[in-house]
Order: sequence, then C-alpha cells, then structure tokens
Amino acid sequence: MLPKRRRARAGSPHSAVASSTPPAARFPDVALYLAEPRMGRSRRAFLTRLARSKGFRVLDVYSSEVTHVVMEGTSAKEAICWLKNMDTPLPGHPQPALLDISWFTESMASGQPVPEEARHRLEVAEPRKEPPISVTIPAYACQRPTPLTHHNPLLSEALATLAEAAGFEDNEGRLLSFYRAASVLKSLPCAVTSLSQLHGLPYFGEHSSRVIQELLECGTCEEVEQVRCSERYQTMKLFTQVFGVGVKTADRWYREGLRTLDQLREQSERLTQQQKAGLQYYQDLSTPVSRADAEVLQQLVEAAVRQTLPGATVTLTGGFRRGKTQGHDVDFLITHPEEGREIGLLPRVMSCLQSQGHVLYHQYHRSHLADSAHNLRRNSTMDAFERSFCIFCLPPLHQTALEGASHPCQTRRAVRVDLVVTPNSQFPFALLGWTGSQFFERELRRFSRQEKGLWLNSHGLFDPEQRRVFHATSEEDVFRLLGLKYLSPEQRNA
Ligand code: DCP
Ligand code: MG
Repeated sequence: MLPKRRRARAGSPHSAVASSTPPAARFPDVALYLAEPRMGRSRRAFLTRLARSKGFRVLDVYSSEVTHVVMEGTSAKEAICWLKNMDTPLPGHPQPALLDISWFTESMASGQPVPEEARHRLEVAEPRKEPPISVTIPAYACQRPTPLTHHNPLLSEALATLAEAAGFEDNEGRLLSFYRAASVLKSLPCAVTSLSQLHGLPYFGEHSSRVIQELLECGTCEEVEQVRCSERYQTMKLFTQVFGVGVKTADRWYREGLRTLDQLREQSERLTQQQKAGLQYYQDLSTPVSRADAEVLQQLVEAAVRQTLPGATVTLTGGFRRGKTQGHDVDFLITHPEEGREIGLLPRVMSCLQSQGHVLYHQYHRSHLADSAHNLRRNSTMDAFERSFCIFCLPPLHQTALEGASHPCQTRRAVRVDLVVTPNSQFPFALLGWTGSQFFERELRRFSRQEKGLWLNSHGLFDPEQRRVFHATSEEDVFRLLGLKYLSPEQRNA
C-alpha cells in the first residue's frame, strides 16, 4: 500500500519524538504529522488523541520520520510552500505525502490507513517541462516591442521591486540585472508557467530564476515579500516619492534615523523649496493623475502658450504618450516651428499661467543649450533645455466636467507638471527622450553607444569618431539612423 521509499525509512529508529508515541502503534510504516495552520491547536490535539486511540503513530514535532502530513483547508500550493519552509532534518530525504484531512477522516472511519488517492493528495504536480518560448528576444529593450499590458505582471513586478530595492542601496549592477529580466518578461508573447520556458532568453540569471521559480510554485516569493515589508524599503519609497527628494537624500535621512514625513516637516530648515512644496502637497501628489486630468492641463498650457507665442506647439509626452491611463506627473514639450522663436518663451508662459492662478509652485531652469556639442556629450540624464518643474492646481470645474457627475471633485487638486522647451531641430530627440519609459531610454542609449558607437540623448545623436551631428525631423528618423525598427510610443513600455 505504501510506496517503497516510505516503507524503506518507516523503521528508522532515531528521533526523540518517536519515544513520545504510544508503543502500541498498529501501523509502524505510517507516521502522521498534523499540520497546525488552519487546523488550529485544539482541533489538532483532539485529532491527535483520536488517531492515537486507533493505534496510529502521530508525531508532535515535524521530522524526517514523518510519512504523512495531514492538512485541513489548505490548497496544494500552500501545502508545498509550508513543506518548503519546514526545516527537514535530513535534506535530500524523501518527502512525506501531503494529504488533505479527508484521507485522515476516512482512515479513522475504517480504523486503518486508507489508500492515498489523487483526491486526497495536496502535492502540486511536478512543474511541467514546457518547451522554451519559441521567439527570439533581442538583447536590448529598444529592439523589441513592449506593450503596456502584458502577460507576466506578477513576475515582472516582483523583479522590479528587487530592482528598485537595489537602487535604494546604490547597487547599479543588481538594479540593471533585475530590470533587464523584468523587461524581457514584459515583452513575452505569453504567460510564463514554467521556468523551462525561459531557457535561452537573455538576462535570467540564478537569482531572477530562483525568484520566478518560487512565484510559479507558491504564488509569492519570500525574498520579495520581505523587501516589501522592510522598514528600509518602505521608508526609502516614502521619502523618494516626495517631489525633490532623490535616493541619496532619502538614504541620508534614513541613516539619520528619520522615518516619517512628519519628522521631515519638523526639520524644515534643512529642506529645499522644492522639497517643502513636495511635503506640503504630498497627499495630492501621491494620488495618480488621470488621463482626463492630463488633457485638462494640456488645454491650460496650450492656451497660455498660444497667447504668449502664436504657432508654438505643446506635446504631451512621458507615460501618457505611451498609452498609460495614469501617471505620477504630466510631461509637456513645447517648441515652435521657427527655430529661435522659442527662446525666452517659458518665463512668459509661466507668468501667464500664474496670473490665471494655475501655479502652486514652480522652479525655473534656464536653458544651457549654448554649447550644443557639449550637450550632446553630456552623460547626465538631465538635459540642458529650458524647463519648469511645477505643481499646478487642477481647477475643480474641469475635474467635475471630465470625470462625470458621479465622481465630482469639488476641491482643487495639486498635480506635478514638467514643462520643457526645445528648439525645433532637437524636437525629435527630445520627444524620443521624454516619451520613455525610463528603462527604454536607458537601453536606447546603451544600444547606441555599444552597438553603433554613437552618443544619443534628448538633444541629438553624435558620432564621436567623425565628430558629426546627425539631423532628424522625426522619431522615425532617429530609429532609422540607429538601424532600429521603429517602435510606436505604445510599444516602448519596457
Ligand atoms: N526620463 C529619463 N530618465 C530619467 C527621467 C526621465 O529618460 N532619469 C524620461 C523618460 C520618462 C520621461 O522622461 O518616461 C518622463 O519622466 P517621468 O518620470 O515623468 O516618467 P513617466 O512619465 O514615464 O512615468 P509617470 O507616468 O510615472 O509620470
Ligand atoms: Mg511622467
């Protein structure tokens, strides 16, 4: 009745626990362990007494002697995870049978262990060996389409959490490894159900594979959950979400023992104006901005730009251009078809918007475009365009009108807005650079440098050997210059 492997070790004489079982065990090949989670302590004690009274051997402590684990109200996935977390004294020893309480009650009723049938078993079937996904995934994210909604959100979000946590520790290598693996998952044409499907795909190292394996088996990954619950991760996330606070500042505050926004507010003399505004409007700014909000803001900005410089254009970029329905801010690019007309435009646009009461805060950065060759060689993620980092006030009337009467928002709401002015000749590069995603941009720059020997940023494309600047009139041109297949903004959600 029992499989050979269990019969072979059933007589194993060691374990202190064995001595706690009654000597008159009628079924020496069977050693039960009743798992407490969900069963509860008192019911477990009752069932233990019942089984022992019928001559079953029941072990109080889990050990390698256990042949049958009995669980109640537990899914197969949960049971496997439970078993994994048990510290089996003899690694490599055959695993006990994981059985539902129905096997136990039937055995009690018949006064002996009943045969284990499929309906009793909690074992998850051995993960099927699925064939590798039969698509070629190019190494760089800019060489493949990545849609906004994809087939592997659970897996990619877990890896993105580990990447983010690595970023908080200034571990660039680890951050990139996890983001690269997460990004490949986003581009796959189907949901991954078995690790074997990832065979041959780029960027799945030992660590990422281990995380994916655990997620596929258990639905969660302990390491990821621990990170998400950790004080360090939660505090760093809280602080870096404040407008004007980067990882370095957040880390310094964390090391000083600061943990809450109220503690930051108490130290206002140490905060920049931007951070003060970030804290003041924290609640609003941490609420996602909707596409409808973005469109209202576009109308406001367009009206101010038109009034200031007829013919100038306003383009919505960032996540909304990639098709996102929500964002943490709204990004706009402003230009004028006649190069040079855009110079000095932004302060006038800001004055106009301010006079209309739309601006709660703004920080103006003048253009550093004078040395264009220098700008092309900049390695900084920050470009040299004239810009304003703002907090706008979304008028209540607009919110009501666009969101419908069912959810009218009567209060004015603070929203983060970035306004960037670019000369027309640099507009295609700026548009490409500001559309994102951030990881896509990073990959595009890496591809340009490593594969083509060219330097790309939001100002242009530069050949350092020939000291030559490329001309482009559209994003398509830039893809062509790099020898890449064009990807629409919706396909750049890497
Ligand atoms: N960007 C970049 N590198 C950075 C910051 C930004 O390449 N360090 C580019 C890519 C981003 C775009 O600028 O997509 C806009 O930046 P956001 O931070 O606003 O990012 P998104 O608009 O993509 O996301 P969200 O929806 O959260 O605003
Ligand atoms: Mg954005």
